[in-house]
Amino acid sequence: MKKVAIIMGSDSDLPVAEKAIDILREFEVPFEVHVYSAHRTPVQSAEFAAGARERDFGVIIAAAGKAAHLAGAMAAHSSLPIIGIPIKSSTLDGLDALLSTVQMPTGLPVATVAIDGAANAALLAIQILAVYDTELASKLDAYRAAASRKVLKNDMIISEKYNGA
Ligand code: RP5
Repeated sequence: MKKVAIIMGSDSDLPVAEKAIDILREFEVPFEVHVYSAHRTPVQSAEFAAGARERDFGVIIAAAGKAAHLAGAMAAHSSLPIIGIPIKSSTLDGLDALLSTVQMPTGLPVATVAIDGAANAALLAIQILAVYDTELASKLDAYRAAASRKVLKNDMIISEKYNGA
């Protein structure tokens, strides 16, 4: 199976990135985690992205806050699917990072999830890897079925409380 790369602009992004790590572990998808900044370590960021396909990565998740250039910088140096997580790390509550991540020029797409949406970033990465992996696709089906059961159970609890017998 191809690996997923989780790249953070700063170690201060780790509490959010950990939600993606948890999901990848749950699905037993191999991954690497790195801290590279598009602004503070531009050379290392570019080198990582440029070599990622050769190093057997299938997807790159890039998490960054403020003027979040990281996912775009990854896209500039790799044709692997890039998933951007805008991080809420500024006085603008992540809106700055959302716009910086999502507003890519034509030709260099970044699939951008919600602000701090690390779990969905991991799930999207898994969905990409599952296109040609039926075992992984089955795990995704089971994950969704469990989420449905949880909602239905909560509906039963709420219904009993408010709607009577
Ligand atoms: C971005 O600036 C990082 O991704 C982080 O979200 C934000 C703040 O970084 P630190 O100043 O905490 O290192 O580059």
